[in-house]
Amino acid sequence: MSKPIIGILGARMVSTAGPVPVQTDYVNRAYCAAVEKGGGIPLLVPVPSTIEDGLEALSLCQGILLPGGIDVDPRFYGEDPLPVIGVLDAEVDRFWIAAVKFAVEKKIPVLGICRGLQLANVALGGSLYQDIAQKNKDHFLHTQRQNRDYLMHQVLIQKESRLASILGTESIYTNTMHHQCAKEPGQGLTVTAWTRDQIPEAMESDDGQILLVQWHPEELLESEPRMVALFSDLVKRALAAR
Ligand SMILES: [Mn+2]
Repeated sequence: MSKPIIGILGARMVSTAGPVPVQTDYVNRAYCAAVEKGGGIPLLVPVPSTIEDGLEALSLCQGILLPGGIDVDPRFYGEDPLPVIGVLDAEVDRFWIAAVKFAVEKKIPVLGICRGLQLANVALGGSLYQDIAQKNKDHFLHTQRQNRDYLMHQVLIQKESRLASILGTESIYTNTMHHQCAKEPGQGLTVTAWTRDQIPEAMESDDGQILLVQWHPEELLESEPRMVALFSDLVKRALAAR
């Protein structure tokens, strides 16, 4: 059985690593390595000049990975920005939202991570807390200062959810690098994991096409080897869907 191509939606930044600043389309290496470890072939899909061209590129992919990144512009869930909002890029959001809708229409399996969870939820009509303090003012620490592979907080997973079945457990420690979280779930999505401070940590679609986690499993393949199952599950779904 040949390996499926997993499209990873690109982010943008100005790289200042060289002698002059350079506009850059990029994805963290950890996502590509995790897709490879899960049995897929990663393909970077940068934010295109026209959304149509970007969707054409996505049509080459059997699975789609939405990685982490900046905050989702609150205009896309009908709110004005509060002082707690972080860095935004509405043009990136527009492409990613179109990509999620395209994936649903074409039944392409999706794995969303961190911003990817938040963006997919918004794309399907859901909303976010612009900062988790709005959800629970006594929230735990969700923006860790440890290295990215540190297992920071415990996530409790709903029994009989797809996530529990994939990870083979109803409780797992994860890293945490977010200050926003899901509020209203989007169409067809259900929250299936939380920390004990009631912050949603995972969502999944009723039809099994979309799996979303709020932590960064791609950074945990050494410190929590069970996390590779999230990527091999995406690969398995991609093979089944094509
Ligand atoms: Mn968290």
